[in-house]
Amino acid sequence: MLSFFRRKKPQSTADAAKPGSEHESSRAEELAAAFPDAATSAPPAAPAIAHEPVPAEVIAAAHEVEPALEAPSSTDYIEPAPAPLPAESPAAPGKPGWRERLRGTGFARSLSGLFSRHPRLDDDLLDEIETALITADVGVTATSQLVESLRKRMKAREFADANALLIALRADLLAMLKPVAQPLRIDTEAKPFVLLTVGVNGVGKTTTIGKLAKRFKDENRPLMLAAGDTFRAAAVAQLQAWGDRNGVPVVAQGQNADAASVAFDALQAAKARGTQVLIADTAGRLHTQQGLMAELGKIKRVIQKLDASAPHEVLMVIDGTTGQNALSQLRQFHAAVGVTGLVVTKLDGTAKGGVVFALAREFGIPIRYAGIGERPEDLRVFDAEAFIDALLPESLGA
Ligand SMILES: Nc1nc2c(ncn2[C@@H]2O[C@H](COP(=O)(O)OP(=O)(O)O)[C@@H](O)[C@H]2O)c(=O)[nH]1
Ligand SMILES: [Mg+2]
Repeated sequence: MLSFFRRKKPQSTADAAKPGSEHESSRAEELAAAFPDAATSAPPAAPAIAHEPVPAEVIAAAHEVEPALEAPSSTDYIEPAPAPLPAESPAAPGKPGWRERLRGTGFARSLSGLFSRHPRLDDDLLDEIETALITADVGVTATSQLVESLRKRMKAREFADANALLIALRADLLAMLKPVAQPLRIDTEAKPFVLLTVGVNGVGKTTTIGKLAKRFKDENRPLMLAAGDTFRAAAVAQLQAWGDRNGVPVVAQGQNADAASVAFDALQAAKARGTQVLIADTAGRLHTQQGLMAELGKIKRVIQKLDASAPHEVLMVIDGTTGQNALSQLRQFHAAVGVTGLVVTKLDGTAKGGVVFALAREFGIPIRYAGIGERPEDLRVFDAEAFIDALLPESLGA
C-alpha cells in the first residue's frame, strides 16, 4: 500500500515558501522516496521541491480567461509508504448474475406476474404493461411511445400471441439501451487518463471508485486516486481504505482542503509517476446547490491547467433507486461539467430499474457501468442484453 497524506496545510503561502521553514527542510527526500521515478518523468522545468503546493493564482485564474500556467510545482506528500499489499485475487467472473441481482427490482417484479395473469393478447394486457412500465420509472413519454407502438402492431395482427408481444417489447427496450451501452475505453495516450466522478450525496461515488480501482488494478493499469471529497474526514478515510485494499496510492489533503487543489496536486503527482489512470472523487452535492455545482466547474478548469484534454471522462454516478429525479440531476450536472458517462448503482435491491431507459432516451449519454451490489465484483460493464434479460426474461411469456 502506498499512501500520501499532507502533513498539515501550511498556514499561508508565504509560510510555505519561506526558505528553511519546517515544511521545506525534508521535502526533497520525502518527494524522492514517494516518487522514485519522478526525476526521469517530470518536466525539466518543474522544480523538485514544492514551495507552493496550491498555486492560488491558478485557481483564481480558472474563473477568468487564463494566462499560461507556469510549470507545475510539486506536492508535499509525506508518510513513506509501507510495503504494498498483494492485490486481492482478481474478481471471479460469473458471480451472481444480472438476473439474480435484478430480480428484486420494481421492473422485474411488476412485469414478472403480468404475462401469466394476462396470457391473452388484448388491450388489457397493454394497459397492464403501461402501468408496470410507468411504475418502474420508465417515464410517461417513453412508456406511451412503447405501448402505442405495440398497440398498433397488435391491431395490425403482427403478434400471434402474448408471447410474441413480449418478444417485441424486449426488442424495443433493447433498442433504447443499445446506443448507450458503450463501455469506458481508457485512452493510454492520455498520461494520465483523468476520470472525474460526480453526483449527489450517497449515490455510490466513492464505492464505485473503489470498485473501479480494483478493476483497473486487475488490468495492471498503474493508477492513483484523489480524495476530492474534502467535506467529511470520513470520506477521505473511506477512499483511503479502498486504496489500501487494492494497493493503490491515494492523494489527499484531508478535510476542508480545496477540492480543486487536491485534484491539481493529484494530477501533478500522477504525471510525475507516469500513472495511467487518475480517478478523482468529489463531494456529493445537490444539483440545486449552485455554489457547489460551480465548484465542480472550477475543479475541471484547474485540472485543465495541467492537461487541456482532461478530464477524459466525467463519470456521473446515479442511484438507481432515485427514480425520475435522476433526470433533473443529470441535466444539471451535465450543464455544469459536461457528463460523458454514467454509472447506475444499486440496481440490486429495491431499484425500479426503469430510470435507465428514461436516462438513455432523454440524454443518450453512454452508460458505462451498473452497480449490482456492494462488493468489488458487483460493478459490471453495462450490458444492455443482460440488463433486459434480467428485467424481462423471455421465459415470462412462456
Ligand atoms: N446495494 C448496493 N449498494 C451500493 C451500491 N453502490 C454503492 N452502494 C452503497 O451506497 C452507500 C453510499 O455509497 P458511497 O460510495 O459512500 O456514496 P457517495 O456519497 O456517492 O460517495 C454505501 O453504503 C455503499 O455501500 C450498489 O451498487 N448496490
Ligand atoms: Mg463519497
